[in-house]
Amino acid sequence: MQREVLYTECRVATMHSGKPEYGLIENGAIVVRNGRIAWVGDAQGLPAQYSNYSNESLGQRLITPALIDCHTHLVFGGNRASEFEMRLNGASYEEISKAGSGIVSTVRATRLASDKELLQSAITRLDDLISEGVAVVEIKSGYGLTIADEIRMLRVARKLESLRPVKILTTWLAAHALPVEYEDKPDDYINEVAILGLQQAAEEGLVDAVDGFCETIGFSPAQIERLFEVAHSLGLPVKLHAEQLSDQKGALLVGKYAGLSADHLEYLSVDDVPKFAESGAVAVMLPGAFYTLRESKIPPINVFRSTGVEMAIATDCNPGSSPISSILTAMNIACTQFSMTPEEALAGTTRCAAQALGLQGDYGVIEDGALAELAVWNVQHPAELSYWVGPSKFHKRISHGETS
Ligand code: DI6
Ligand code: FE
Repeated sequence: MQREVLYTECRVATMHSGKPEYGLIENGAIVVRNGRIAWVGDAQGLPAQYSNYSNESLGQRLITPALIDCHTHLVFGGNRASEFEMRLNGASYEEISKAGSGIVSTVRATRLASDKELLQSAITRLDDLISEGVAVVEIKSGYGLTIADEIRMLRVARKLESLRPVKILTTWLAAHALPVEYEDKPDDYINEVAILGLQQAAEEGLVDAVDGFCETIGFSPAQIERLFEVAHSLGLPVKLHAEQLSDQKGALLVGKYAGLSADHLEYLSVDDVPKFAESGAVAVMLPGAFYTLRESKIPPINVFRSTGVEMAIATDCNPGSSPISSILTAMNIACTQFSMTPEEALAGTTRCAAQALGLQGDYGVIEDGALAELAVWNVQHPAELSYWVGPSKFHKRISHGETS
């Protein structure tokens, strides 16, 4: 590994929070030392001490922080194209769920799949993300719904990190749906699987955060709160699928437990945003699910803006509501459907996504001290990352100062 590298002839979108216009530096230079950014700025101002570092020209390309997908369900068995057809023939997502399909049909397929099959199908989706400059991926359990199968999902997710050059964070989402064996017994399920399993998975060191599906077709705020109490006692951060289909006040629950993020939020009441803003949690926008379910209610983006809520964007890659393994497509939909700006979209998959995972300072910005996790693009302007739809304009990754 080269310990000291000087990158030149590039436009740098630093995504620095305090700077306007992507923190763009037109004729930039970046110094990497021991895997971290030692200096970034206008090439004219490069301190003399770095001028003899091994120099790599980036050919006038754009360089950004490597992208981060902060909400995925990448590990699962089978697919649900048949439900996509059912919805387009008139059934709703909730109706399909109540009829015994939906999430639990993926649970059946996931339980039947071998570890190897789960790993192989997840790798194809992970490679899609990597081909768009993604360096960090959060992956949730939630399609096992027994302690053993939930833990198996997290083990498969963690294994991906040894097979590809990405950082993987794993989230315990056993409170995702009620399996048939617990029909009409959601409280028993929370106690016997979601909570007991969390304690076991945490003991194995497999859990980075705890999540739940807080909806009328999922779990109630009271049930989620019992799970959050246990997460807190284990010292694990929480996050929540909240207000995707109905207003359950899940975002406020995230605030109460000083959580990392509330995700989806289409049905979040405008009146609750100031309180949510005070909590400092990130609002994670999942435009792929909005698009796939042909939702028409958009999250309260304007109020997030005016109250200073940081907005991240993720793929929510899953077989039911968001069969999308393209982070750039998610950014594009966030712009066209949620009226987010291309700058907000890029912040949403860099700086704000890092914050949603508790990785701020290390990932998501190009500034002194941050990790040298960078993406180089065959475009001129950062707005192009949200603008083009189709094959990726990604050129290459720089990871710990090494090109791949
Ligand atoms: N919200 C989602 O978008 C996914 N899970 C969740 O809680 C959807 C999961 C699925 O339909 O398989
Ligand atoms: Fe999700």
